[in-house]
Amino acid sequence: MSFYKSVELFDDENFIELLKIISPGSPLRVGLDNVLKAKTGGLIIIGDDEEILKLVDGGFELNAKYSPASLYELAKMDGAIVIDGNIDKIRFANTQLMPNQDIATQETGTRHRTAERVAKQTDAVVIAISQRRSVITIYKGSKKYIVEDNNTLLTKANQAFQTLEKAKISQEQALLNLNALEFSDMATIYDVVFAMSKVELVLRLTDIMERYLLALGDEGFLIRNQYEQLIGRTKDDRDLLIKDYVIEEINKKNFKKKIEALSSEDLIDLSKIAKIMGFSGYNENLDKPTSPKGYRLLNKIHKLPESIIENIVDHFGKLSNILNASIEELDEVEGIGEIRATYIRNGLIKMKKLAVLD
Ligand code: 3AT
Ligand code: 3AT
Ligand code: MN
Repeated sequence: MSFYKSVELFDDENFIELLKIISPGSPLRVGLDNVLKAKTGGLIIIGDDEEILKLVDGGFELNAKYSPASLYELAKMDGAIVIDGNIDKIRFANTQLMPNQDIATQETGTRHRTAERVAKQTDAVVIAISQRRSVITIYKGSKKYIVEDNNTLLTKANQAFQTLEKAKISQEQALLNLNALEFSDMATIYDVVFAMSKVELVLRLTDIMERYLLALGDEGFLIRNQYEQLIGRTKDDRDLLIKDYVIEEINKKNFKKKIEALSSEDLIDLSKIAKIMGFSGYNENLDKPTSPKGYRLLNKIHKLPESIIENIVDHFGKLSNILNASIEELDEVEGIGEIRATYIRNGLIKMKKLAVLD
């Protein structure tokens, strides 16, 4: 089914919001799980505005406080349940939903056909709990999402985590390599875009992982901890690479959107990334040398404030000049006294030794 979305394919902010509302442990999800276990089936619409109420026929008005237990009790009756958008109140129960029958639906049973049509007609969240198949399906607008059980989700999340782990190792290796090259001012466009492609791959996998964790809710606690330790500050790595190498403001601004738009195959094509980063001459030769401003390596010096880093780069222009600066020359930079100049100089020397050893 073409409109079916699995967790990893979510691209829509509203849907990510939805994942939160139904994540395991949430009041709505506890209610849905109870209905699923009771095998009564259910049809639930979230929202009570005019457009939705126009489609509600029969049943009775309740206006009772929402609780998982009352949802469970009411689902024993036939028909649909209407809950307000904040999931505070159960507004109606035992009702018939009457969407426009001309709206196309790919479902077979009447419950699911109704759910899909109502979602398309009102753009509301409509949840069908199948009695026969024991699955929870969520429709919103023209999208459909099947709520996966926690074991399936955990398995998939673990697989995604392993993929992420491998990608992270390879990203770190690329950055370590770049460190060494930058310290000797021998980096080429290739080295930079190669590192960037690895960073971007990790960030993409991170997005997928975040969605699994969202879908898992409290159940994802253990894997979330591992994940957060693994991922650290990968986003910063991307930002710092941009600050170091991207010269034109316009390229900086558009970079994220453009690289995110690349397909996975394009991501392997390094000349595409070089183009997005705005390297001139990338076409002829990715082996052209290029020099960083120094933001990324300066950020590795412990407790060096952002404003000082900015002043250093402004003053010296590029990393190789910073590396060649004496303590006296560093001292001339605004905000740097002799003590800090010494600290920076020693920090850079120590890092260089480590980087070149690696
Ligand atoms: P029961 O007394 O529960 O048998 P009911 O009038 O309460 O009947 P339900 O809403 O429980 O009706 O629906 C029972 C089944 O009837 C569900 C669905 O498979 C079928 N059904 C209901 N409306 C239609 C329809 N318009 N067209 C085809 N099948 C329908
Ligand atoms: P199951 O997978 O069998 O649970 P289904 O999509 O096959 O769902 P059915 O035709 O078996 O749907 O109908 C099951 C129940 O769904 C019957 C009725 O209580 C409810 N239902 C169906 N259509 C509507 C509707 N328009 N409004 C409210 N409830 C409905
Ligand atoms: Mn059925």
